[in-house]
Amino acid sequence: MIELAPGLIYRPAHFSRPGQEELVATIRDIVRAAPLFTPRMPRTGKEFSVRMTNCGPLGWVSDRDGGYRYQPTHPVTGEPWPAIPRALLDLWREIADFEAPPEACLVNFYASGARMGLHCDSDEREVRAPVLSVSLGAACLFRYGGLKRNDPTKSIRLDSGDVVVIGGGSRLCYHGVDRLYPGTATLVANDARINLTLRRVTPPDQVFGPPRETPTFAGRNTRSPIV
Ligand SMILES: O=C(O)CCC(=O)C(=O)O
Ligand SMILES: [Mn+2]
Repeated sequence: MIELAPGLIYRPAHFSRPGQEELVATIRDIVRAAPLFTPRMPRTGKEFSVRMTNCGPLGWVSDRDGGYRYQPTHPVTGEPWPAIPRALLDLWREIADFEAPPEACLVNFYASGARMGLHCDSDEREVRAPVLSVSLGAACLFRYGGLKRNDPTKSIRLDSGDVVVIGGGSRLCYHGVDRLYPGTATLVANDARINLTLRRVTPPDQVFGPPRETPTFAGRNTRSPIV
């Protein structure tokens, strides 16, 4: 376990190969029930290069008119999201150091060539809980910086089975995925990468509601769309 910055913890090879295979099998079931969708940027409607789905009581979605938000149902099917797999709930219990379970697991599917622009995860009302990130499939170049967009950044390679805890003083740090490493995916086909992020959205003593009084495209409004 390596502390990359205060509260930003890198746990290489946290999941064994059989553990990764089991996770991928459960993600396949989730995608069957809740198909991948292509989120769009608020206002411009520009498509993300990453496709997504979710599991848990809430899921993160984004579209032109509604902006970044959490909601209890799939934006295309209208169905509730499938449950978070046990292995991920166990991971949260083991390392999140938070009193309540995660409410959302965002599943990011990176086809070869997909990226994710520098952003911070700030659509959650509860920022005392960390975001736990699991990498599966192709390796990627993960970039992280400080609390301000223009702070200097560093990069590390994330491999299949690695876990990153984005918490503490780094909970709102800027981060993103610059690129995948071609030819590194042995777990999934076509050089793809799957990233899972577990999130607590609502403080345990509150009920889920809109993140802010005035609806804005708040939160990840600094995410750059990369097509
Ligand atoms: O794919 C990753 O490693 C990071 C994903 C991420 O930052 C996000 O979904 O907010
Ligand atoms: Mn993020």
